[in-house]
This record gives sequence, C-alpha cells and structure tokens, in this order.
Amino acid sequence: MDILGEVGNRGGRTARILWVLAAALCCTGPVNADISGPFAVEATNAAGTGTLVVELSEGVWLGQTWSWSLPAPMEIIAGDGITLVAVLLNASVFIDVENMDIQVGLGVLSGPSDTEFNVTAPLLSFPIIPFTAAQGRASATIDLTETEGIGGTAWITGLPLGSGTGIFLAEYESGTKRFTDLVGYIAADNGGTASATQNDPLFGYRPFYDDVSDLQVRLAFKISHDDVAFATTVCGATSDQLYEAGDLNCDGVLDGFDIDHFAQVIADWDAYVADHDGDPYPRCDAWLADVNSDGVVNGFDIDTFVKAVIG
Ligand SMILES: [Ca+2]
Ligand SMILES: [Ca+2]
Repeated sequence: MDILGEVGNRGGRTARILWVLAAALCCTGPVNADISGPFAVEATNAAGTGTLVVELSEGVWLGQTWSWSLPAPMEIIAGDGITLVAVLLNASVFIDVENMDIQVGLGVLSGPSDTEFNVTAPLLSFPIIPFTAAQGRASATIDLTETEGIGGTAWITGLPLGSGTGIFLAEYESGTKRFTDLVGYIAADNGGTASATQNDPLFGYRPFYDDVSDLQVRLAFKISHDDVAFATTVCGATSDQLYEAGDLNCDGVLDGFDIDHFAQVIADWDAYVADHDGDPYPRCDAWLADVNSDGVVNGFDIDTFVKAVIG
C-alpha cells in the first residue's frame, strides 16, 4: 500500500494541482481569457487585392464582451487605390470572452470578376481546457443571391476550390488545428436565391478530444462575380467533464471493461500513462482513478471503484 501511495504521489502532486487549478478556472469563468489580433477581410479578384483590417481598439469592450460592426457599406479597393474589388455590405463581430463564444456576420457583393474572400476574426484565448472536458460547437448560415438576371448563375464555395473545404472554419491552437468546417458549396439560378445552414454538432456541444486553449473563426470562400452573399457563423467552447471517475478507458461508461485499466494505474502509473496516450488505448487521464476524491491515486481507491463498478 505504501508503494502504491508513492506511485500515486510521485510526479502526480504537481499535475494534480494544475488539474484542480484548471478545473477551478473553468467553473468560475476563464478569468485569464483574452482576445488578440485584428478582424480582417481580404478580397481578391482580377482587379487586385483589397483589405479591411479592424484593430481591437476600434471595437467596443463591454464587460466580458468585445464587438465591432461596420457602420455603413464599404467599397474594398485594390492596392492601386482606385479599382473596386468588392463591396462589404455589412460586417460584425461579437466575442463573448467569458462564455467562450464568437459570432461573425458578413455581407458581400462580389466584384466584376469571381472574388475570393478570406475573413479572420480575432483569436479568443483562455486557460487550457483539458481533453477530458473540452467541448465545442459551430454553426453557419449562408444566403446567396444571383443578381444579374441575364441567364447567370451564382455560386459560392470554400477555398481552395474543389477540395471540399468548408466556407466556414472553426479552428484552435492558433489556427493550426481544425474543429470543423461547414457549408462546402451552394448555387443559385438566374435571379434566384439559395441558402444553407449547418451545425456541428446538431445540438449542444461535442468533444474536441484534445486540449484546447483558444478558438478562431475564419471564412474562406470564392463567390461568382456580381453576386451577393450574407453569412453568419457562431463558434464556441465549453468546459464540461466528459468522463466520470473510474472510467479509466475513457469510453464514457464506467463498467467492467474499466477494471484492467484501473488495476494498471494503481500498480504502475507510468505504464498506464504510456498505454493511454492513444496507442494502444484511447487517450485517457490517470487521475480518473482517484475515485474517492482524496487527491491521491492509490490502494484506498479500490473499494470505491469496486462498489462503483458493481453498483
Ligand atoms: Ca469505461
Ligand atoms: Ca484517491
């Protein structure tokens, strides 16, 4: 029992403290949450490239939220200072820092040639949410209108063309990892309209299966010339424990299949950690073995675990 106690304590105290700290931060709101970087819209077509960059100082901070909206439609002009690339009909960003939510709205009129848009919202950072609790959601809606009415069609597609990449991207880890991408392609007939909505997941939140410490929303799309699109997207994260204590194989259920994994943690913490990093077993957290919640993983957890499995 002494040996097991040592196993539980060795190298684990610090981790436990960090884990408790992270949990405390999650449940009292991400006090160290912050946003960084500008809201940027870049439009490119045969006429050139034009950019709108909105710095954080241009938006409005209201308690735990930051927002900005375009006061009036705005022409996006190419680098030559003269040539029209596209028109921004509306644009708005709302970031709820406390609740880890980002909303972006955008209306564009494509230029005289097919136009690419790259839109990036500020990065929302927060204290790390461990993979055992990190969950996210994203939804997007787009309305497309064909404006010429002379036998034309309108289309809008994610970038790069043909890859199936969504128009809306919800990313994390400074944009290096993808949570989801939504709405790949829609089209409208001559003078007509088309719209699409997609939610991931359909309701509520789903696991990232990864540690998460920031979120970013991007829109990357190409739209046919002279056509109009209005897009809105929402992306958010939440911290909600996914696995109950004792679920040592992290399959979401506490049952007999956890016994071998629990026994391994108690006997050999390091071996458990090595085996549960995704190979050969799914990533899981050895601290879930602290079923009696005394802050230590050791033989004193066995009785509680057995009762939990049987009960
Ligand atoms: Ca299980
Ligand atoms: Ca314990």
